Amino acid sequence: MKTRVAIIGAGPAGLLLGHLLKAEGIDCIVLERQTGDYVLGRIRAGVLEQITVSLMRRLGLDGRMNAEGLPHDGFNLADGERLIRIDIAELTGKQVMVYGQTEITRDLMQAAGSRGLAVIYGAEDVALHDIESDAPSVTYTKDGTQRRIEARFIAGCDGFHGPSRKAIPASAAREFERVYPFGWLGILADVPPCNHELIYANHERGFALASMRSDTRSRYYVDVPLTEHIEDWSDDRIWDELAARLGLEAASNIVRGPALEKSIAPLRSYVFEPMRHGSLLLCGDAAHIVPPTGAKGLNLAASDVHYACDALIGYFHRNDNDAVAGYSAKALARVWKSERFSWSLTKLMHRFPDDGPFERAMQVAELDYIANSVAAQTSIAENYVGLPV
Ligand code: RFL
Ligand code: PHB
Repeated sequence: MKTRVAIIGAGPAGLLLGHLLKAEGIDCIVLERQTGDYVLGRIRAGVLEQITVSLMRRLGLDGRMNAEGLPHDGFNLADGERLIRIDIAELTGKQVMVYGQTEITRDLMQAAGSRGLAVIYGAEDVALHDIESDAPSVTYTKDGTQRRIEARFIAGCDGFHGPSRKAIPASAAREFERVYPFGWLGILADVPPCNHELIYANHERGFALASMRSDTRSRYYVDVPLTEHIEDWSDDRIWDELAARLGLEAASNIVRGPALEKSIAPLRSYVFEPMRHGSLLLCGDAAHIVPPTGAKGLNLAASDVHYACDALIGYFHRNDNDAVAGYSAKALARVWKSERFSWSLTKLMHRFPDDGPFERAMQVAELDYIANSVAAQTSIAENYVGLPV
């Protein structure tokens, strides 16, 4: 088989890129290791920045998001009983959209057929070849038969554990990493949210986040040591912990219900440079990971895809080789700013095991500064709503 761009991974990055290229008349094929149902079963991000919303609009796939998504004008930082509201609409003139990654992926998946986007699920043993040449290829096994796709470019959209990043020689790359000493235990339940806006809480018992997917479906998190096992967390234990950490008012509004899903995700900051090597472009979690504080992971995948799509349009429609050469620097400039924001919000809102009274005093001082400074609130708001692409 021959195509112009072979895309590895049918998560949000791969599907968004596939649809955008297809809409520009650039032929591509998406290869996914899992089944479609498996991909939709992963419960992940919930807050969309402008860039993600605008890419769905550009594709004309924003119908369900407009109908079912919840535009939010603000969010809250809690410290014990103190609540600081960040009015993102007032401070930036913009909003964020609460609409789950699962729903975005479903919308992109369902439109693939009618738009002629080829997505091959159940592609095993995906391997990249000749990425330093102008004629790279991807091999995979499907139904026991090995197949090859010849392409002009490969887009590695295969998440943190996929093969794309590993195909780049270590001598050509640099990695930056910070692993955090805790994970987020998440619970999804069909109960109304305890507050109409998100609450990120720093409590002496630890971090908590009250989020949602709709007016009838809630998503909550508490941070736990990495040694914890999900089997030891009954639904009641999670609800008790949330009620203890979120502050009295939110706690009194919590409606408990059986978990539809619960899991523990470790927190990590990670950047791989460069994001292009030869004919391979990396997008999304394949190139970087942020801790979820700040809701940047999915949105960074979307901004990478925006830059990658521009670069490939430059190459195929304008014969512009420099567009592809410039992809990595452009994408990384935005990646690092989101890394900084996610890391600083993580530091501000979590109790680290090695922290002492000094570190806690710094958190209190910073939260006090934020509560009383429009400049500090504006800085948080413009990062939360998403820096310009
Ligand atoms: P994805 O979504 O991981 O998709 C990559 C796809 O590549 C496939 N793949 C392969 N395909 C073919 N061959 C192979 N060998 C392959 N290996 C892997 C995978 O099956 C998958 O379908 O990456 P993408 O598209 O870059 O999207 C990034 C986002 O998914 C990610 O940044 C966010 O979900 C991160 N994240 C969160 N971000 C937020 O903004 N807010 C959140 O609340 C939030 N919660 C989370 C998260 C990530 C989590 N992970 C990774 C465990 C919660 C969790 C649990
Ligand atoms: C979520 O709803 O899953 C969510 C929201 C905000 C975050 C992280 C996760 O910062």
